[in-house]
Amino acid sequence: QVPNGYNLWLNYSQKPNSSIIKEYQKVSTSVYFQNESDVLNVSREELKRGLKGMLGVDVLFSDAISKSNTLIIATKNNLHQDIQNTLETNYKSIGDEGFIIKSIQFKGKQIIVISANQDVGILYGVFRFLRLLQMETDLSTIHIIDSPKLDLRMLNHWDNLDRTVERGYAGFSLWNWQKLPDFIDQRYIDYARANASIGINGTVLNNVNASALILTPMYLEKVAALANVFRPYGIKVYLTARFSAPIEIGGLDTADPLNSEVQNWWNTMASNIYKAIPDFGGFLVKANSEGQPGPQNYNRTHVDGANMLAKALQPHNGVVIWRSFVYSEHDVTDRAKQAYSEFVPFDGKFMDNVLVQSKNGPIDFQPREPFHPMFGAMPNTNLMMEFQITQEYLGFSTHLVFLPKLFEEVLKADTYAQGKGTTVAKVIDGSITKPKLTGIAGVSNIGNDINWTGHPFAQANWYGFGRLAWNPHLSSETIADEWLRATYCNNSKFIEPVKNMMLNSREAVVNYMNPLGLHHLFDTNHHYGPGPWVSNLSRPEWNPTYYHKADENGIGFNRSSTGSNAVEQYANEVAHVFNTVETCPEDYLLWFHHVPWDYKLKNGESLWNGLALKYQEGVNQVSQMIATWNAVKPYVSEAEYKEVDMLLNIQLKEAKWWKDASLLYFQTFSKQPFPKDIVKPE
Ligand code: GCW
Repeated sequence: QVPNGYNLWLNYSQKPNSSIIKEYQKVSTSVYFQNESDVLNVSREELKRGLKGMLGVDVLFSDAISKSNTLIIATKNNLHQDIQNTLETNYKSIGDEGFIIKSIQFKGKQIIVISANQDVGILYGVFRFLRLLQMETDLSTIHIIDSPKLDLRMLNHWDNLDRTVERGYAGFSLWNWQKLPDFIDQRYIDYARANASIGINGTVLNNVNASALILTPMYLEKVAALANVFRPYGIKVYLTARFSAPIEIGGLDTADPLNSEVQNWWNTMASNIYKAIPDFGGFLVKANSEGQPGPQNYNRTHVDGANMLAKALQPHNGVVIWRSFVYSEHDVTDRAKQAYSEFVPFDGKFMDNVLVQSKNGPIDFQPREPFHPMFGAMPNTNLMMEFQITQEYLGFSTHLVFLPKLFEEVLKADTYAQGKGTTVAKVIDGSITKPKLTGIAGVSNIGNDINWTGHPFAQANWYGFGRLAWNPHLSSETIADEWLRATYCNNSKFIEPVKNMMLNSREAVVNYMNPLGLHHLFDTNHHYGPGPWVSNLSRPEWNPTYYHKADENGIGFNRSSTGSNAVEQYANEVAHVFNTVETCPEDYLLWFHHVPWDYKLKNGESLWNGLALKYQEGVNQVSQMIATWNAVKPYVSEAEYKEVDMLLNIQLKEAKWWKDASLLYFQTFSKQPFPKDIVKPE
């Protein structure tokens, strides 16, 4: 049997161990499942599928709640009064999307109840219940009360209408526009199941570099068909709106947001969309960024643009998600400062149904960046996080890199914006400033490859993003553990080493690509291999040499108060630490400082030797990953083993490529020999 990975973490084919399977079978003997909506129906089907797969039982559902029931699944208002009373205090804290899974006494016996205020809570509760079984959890005293910490938990697809995917490395787009609306690919349903299983509740179908055509009736009909598929899974559809659409498809000669014809055009557009898709989520916009049209083309501001669209969507409860990823060719002293400079002055000016979506770091999804200084600096704005799940700068779908480790680092970073403990997670979950709306987006790594994500372990990045969107305070270790158990097995001889491998993989890629705070050293356009020497691109801030600034004296970008002073965009406590070479964490050393080659690192090595050793460490870590994967060979199928083994060997080859190319190039500045502990670059 070829394990193709299509079933993701919803592969219910493993049997729980013999001691616990009996308990699970007992719980499944008599199930009441409330059944009166599309959401409840798909939840019921999922439960059936899971129990059949894992326990081999065909569940018989009872028509009404009775004393013979062993598992009862219903929303609050449809439960037996005794059970309602038992759970009463829990309902208040779970909101519309949360759920309760609890082992309780009912009619003299111990049963399990899954309940929620709304149907969608049941959906999430059922998926959680199935994962508990996948992880062989003891249910006898189970008591889970859980709800999402963020309102909008979204995937952003950078999918073009011709089905190419910008920065997509897992095949072509899932959306088959040519066959839609009438042909519903099973993939759409399985996509929705996978997302619902981790709590994702929104999807932007098209690229932020958008074609206006998506807003024409022909496409909207297709979008509506997808929205119909996703609705029972609690997922709303959003679209990227091209700011100049009134010109391109509306026949107007301007897209000026203060022009009343333009405003009317968008108002009508919104009404038409809501006629076709009553629960349409809203618009995502990339404006005045990398050549995209925007309000600045008309000397208007981001606020003018965002609020104009927000007014059009407001009567329908739609939102505008306005990206802050901007950098202009007119001020190139430090690209890292630009988004903050353009957006922070507008704090408090955006309408309540606007969210400003900021990338996690101030440059662009590098293997490591300090957190974006906008987090914490816009307390009166709905500020939303954008992570990149697709590995544009981390080895595409060829390198094994477990991204929740990166996400966690950002989320745990302390902005000090409202004093110590104002972590990025607390900024975006709204617990400190109580914004009207909260959200997080992940740029999707999904395509039509059989296993969805290209690299089998890249599935864990989709999974992990969803889990952190649900709860940004989860640890990457918990996430790796869940994903491995749901996807592979519960054998600790497999889980422990592989989990370690995953958790170390992010540091490995930082070490062999961009150690010690280096960044953006990628070759032009594709961003795959090394290109630190590239210096001839038309815009200075596209050149890697702009970022590393290596010369005879040293290497690194001086963003301290003696340089671009980007540090001042952070709260004092943070700025202070980053500003001084001695206190700046070495992970960000060359991000914030231009450091002499003979500078002494904390481990006593000179900067040059330390840098070389970091590159070598990255390569060694990949060798270690290969050794780990070889050691767990007995626990996976031959095909699963081989696929990852081949990929890891490419990763090793390319880690050496990164190390050798980077070091040979930087040596032309340092003019020093390589330390003896590294494998000499050729
Ligand atoms: O990092 C850059 C990517 C572009 C992308 C842009 C963005 C969609 O190289 O491909 O465009 O970021 O986030 O808008």
